[in-house]
Amino acid sequence: MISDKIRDILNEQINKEFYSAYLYLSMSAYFSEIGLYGFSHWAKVQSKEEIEHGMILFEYILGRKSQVHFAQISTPKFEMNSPLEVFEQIYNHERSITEAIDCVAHMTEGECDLATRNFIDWYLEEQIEEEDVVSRIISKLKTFGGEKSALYLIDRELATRESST
Ligand code: OFO
Repeated sequence: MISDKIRDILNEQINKEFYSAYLYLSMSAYFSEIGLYGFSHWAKVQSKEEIEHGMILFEYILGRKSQVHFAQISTPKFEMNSPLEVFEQIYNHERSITEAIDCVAHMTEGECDLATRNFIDWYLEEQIEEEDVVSRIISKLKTFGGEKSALYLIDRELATRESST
């Protein structure tokens, strides 16, 4: 069993993960509309991963004999002016998710819930990886993205992303 405080913050995190899935899916649609199909594929794969992140929390809450509560998922909002601008927003979004996961970890310690503290370690690691991957794409876009031929090559590279789910 987990405490009500832990149950509630894990449920909030499910909502954040599903919001992330919406956000990446809307970005995927934007990239498809402007003909960047590799970028679109990359964002679609990420959207699936975000659903998986939500589902891992879902299973954990049920496994601890607690309750899942679904809140409304907000409409995704982002500026759609260029791939660089979109990825900078992705980066800021992922940083906010990292902060949220940090808060979950902090709360588990306050509640002396070491099992959930251990569970949440996977998310802490995942956030380090996600921030790193996105910041590398931003660096490439800043360095080469002004050239159409370079953007084409980055698009081809992102098209090779494999789905882990
Ligand atoms: Fe679930 O990691 Fe991104 O948001």
